[in-house]
Amino acid sequence: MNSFVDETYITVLSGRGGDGAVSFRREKYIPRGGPDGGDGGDGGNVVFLVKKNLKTLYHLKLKKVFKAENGKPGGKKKMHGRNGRDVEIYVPPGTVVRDATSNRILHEFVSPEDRWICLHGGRGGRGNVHFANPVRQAPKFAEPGREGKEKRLKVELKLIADIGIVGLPNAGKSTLLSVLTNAEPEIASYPFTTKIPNLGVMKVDDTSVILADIPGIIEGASSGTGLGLRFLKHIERTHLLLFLIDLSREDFLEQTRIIENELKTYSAALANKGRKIVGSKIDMPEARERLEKLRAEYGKEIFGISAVTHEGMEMLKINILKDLYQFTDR
Ligand SMILES: Nc1nc2c(ncn2[C@@H]2O[C@H](COP(=O)(O)OP(=O)(O)OP(=O)(O)O)[C@@H](O)[C@H]2O)c(=O)[nH]1
Ligand SMILES: [Mg+2]
Repeated sequence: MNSFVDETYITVLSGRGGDGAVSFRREKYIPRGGPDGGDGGDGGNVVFLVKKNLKTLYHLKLKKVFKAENGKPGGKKKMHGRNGRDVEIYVPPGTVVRDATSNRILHEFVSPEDRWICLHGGRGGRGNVHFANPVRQAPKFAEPGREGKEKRLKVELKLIADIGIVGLPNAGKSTLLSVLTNAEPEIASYPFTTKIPNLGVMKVDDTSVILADIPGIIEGASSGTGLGLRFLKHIERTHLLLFLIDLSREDFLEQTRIIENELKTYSAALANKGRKIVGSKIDMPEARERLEKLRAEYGKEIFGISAVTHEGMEMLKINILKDLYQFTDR
């Protein structure tokens, strides 16, 4: 997943209306009872609803066709057929629905209470009770239910990362993303492997957390050295920055300062974000001693991880969630 836009195509169908009934009263001593065929129920609608805690469109990729229920036919004794049940489609706030053929925007979900009827169900047909008149007292026909409608939709969501992974080139950012999330970024043993940001979705129980892996930051990046800092705009709206410190390098104590300085030059907002320092490549020689020194300098809550042996990964996941709760209202 390279793109910051999650998108998927789905087909939606509203329900057909139930047919009106053709029926005549049958009572003792009334040989020729009048018409009493009831109306058919309306077909169900296709309804979109916002669900605040949803973060991605993943659930729409598992199911591609959403169909509302058909209305039930009318019955005798003017009995009205039951309306078809609506099909409800949940989307995260920020979702945009387009007509897949014309690409025209049909609806944008902004408010968390947004509810949008995308397609109405077909009307139920009227029963023959409605078609009697002085001339035609026994109509032997009723109205059929109207057909439901079908539409192919393109559903889009601009993903906003919750967490940005920052660090020097080669620190193991992309490897970490590939271990924590569904993403499959390019990984290599040379700097500047990542040229454009990667996004991944980390699932912990029912929660999805979106992580962004961005190109490595070096000293002077803000003045255009390396890949520069253009890509930092992709993490401007994150809640938390994960500083990944490469413990296989001798400059492990300077890395935090380098990243901090570059962020500060780019924007104060970015520099003031919640941050979590994590030591990477704990499996490498001397890494454990370096971690101790890092702790002495920046706080004893810092822990080490290895994206290769998976040491510290569960702990990291739990900590990420805990910190996110602290910085957001989820
Ligand atoms: N021993 C060890 N090697 C690691 C670990 N994590 C990553 N690596 C290796 O470090 C190298 C760089 O990994 P990447 O994930 O590409 O690093 P990056 O920070 O994304 O690098 P850029 O995209 O160039 O900024 C690769 O050779 C990885 O296999 C780790 O925990 N332990
Ligand atoms: Mg990378």
